[in-house]
Amino acid sequence: MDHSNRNLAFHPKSAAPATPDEAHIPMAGSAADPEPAIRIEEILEVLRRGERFLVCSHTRPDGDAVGSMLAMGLFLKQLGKQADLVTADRVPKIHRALPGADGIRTAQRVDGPYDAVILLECDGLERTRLSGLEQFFQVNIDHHATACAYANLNWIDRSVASVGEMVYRLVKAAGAQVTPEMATCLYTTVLTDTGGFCYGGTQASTFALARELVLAGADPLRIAQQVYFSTPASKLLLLGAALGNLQHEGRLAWLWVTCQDMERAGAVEEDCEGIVNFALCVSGVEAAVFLYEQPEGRIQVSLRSKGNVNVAAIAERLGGGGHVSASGCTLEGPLERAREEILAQLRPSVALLEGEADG
Ligand SMILES: [Mn+2]
Repeated sequence: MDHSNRNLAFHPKSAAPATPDEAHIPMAGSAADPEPAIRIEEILEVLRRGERFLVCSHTRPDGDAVGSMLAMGLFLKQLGKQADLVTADRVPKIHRALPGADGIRTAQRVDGPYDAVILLECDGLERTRLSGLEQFFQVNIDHHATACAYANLNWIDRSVASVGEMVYRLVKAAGAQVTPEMATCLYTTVLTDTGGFCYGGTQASTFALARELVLAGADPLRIAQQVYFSTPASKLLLLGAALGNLQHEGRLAWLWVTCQDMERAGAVEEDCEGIVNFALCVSGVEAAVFLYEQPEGRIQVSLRSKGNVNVAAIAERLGGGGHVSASGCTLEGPLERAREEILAQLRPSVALLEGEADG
């Protein structure tokens, strides 16, 4: 069977809104905007008609990427479909205990046939670093500020705290069961993408969803233990090195780790996750940067803000992407050059805030 360039022109039977019972969690924008309901129905139509699906997400998958992939996989299986879950990078250790996480395959290239590929949290096919996706019908489900409609079917909702929340809405709209396994995966997406209900985007509906998921069988204490109290020692040693490099200038703070720091700590790339937040912790700081020197010399940059500096716009200018208050990009080395480049981009935005405060 030749599935190359197969474009299954799926059309919803009608533009009727999805079942009203999904609306018991109030979603910003859902009342005034009929779009989400139409998108949900279109996606469900694709899932109902197909048999075999590929589910993938971005490189260096985080809690939302892993949790939403797993929940989507469980949902597809419940619909009697076959689902392959694939990422370019390994699932980080803290998320490997999630139900079904050992079923996520690591690959550089994917082969079909698939009736569709579901892309979670990707603002373009290249975000997956998987080759071979172009040949399949693409469904893009994203909540990033930099999300864009590159796929055959696009559902973008920037008002939700995690893509897991969008998967939950699909499951409810389909009338499928939110199993305890699914609830555990989805709760993890909400917990991690809101930084433990701390980041912008955390709203009443986030807690309503968390409540639904706990009622469906997610254990909030066990999940919190897994996410926040299962840190490998190598990560804490790396954090120590990063904090030793902490610099602070007005409302801007930055820190970094070199390859040498990584070696000394016995750290791996996933140990860098979240270190940027320690720079944002500094009182009065509005934007923070973490730079990580990759073994091949390129510099991975994480950006965070307390909400008053749009770090998605800055990352996007440098070929990256993300959210208004959490984003990232990759720059050419050496580290010192990358550091000056990113600081030069940030200083004007931060200076604007200082102008406001002084004026
Ligand atoms: Mn996310």
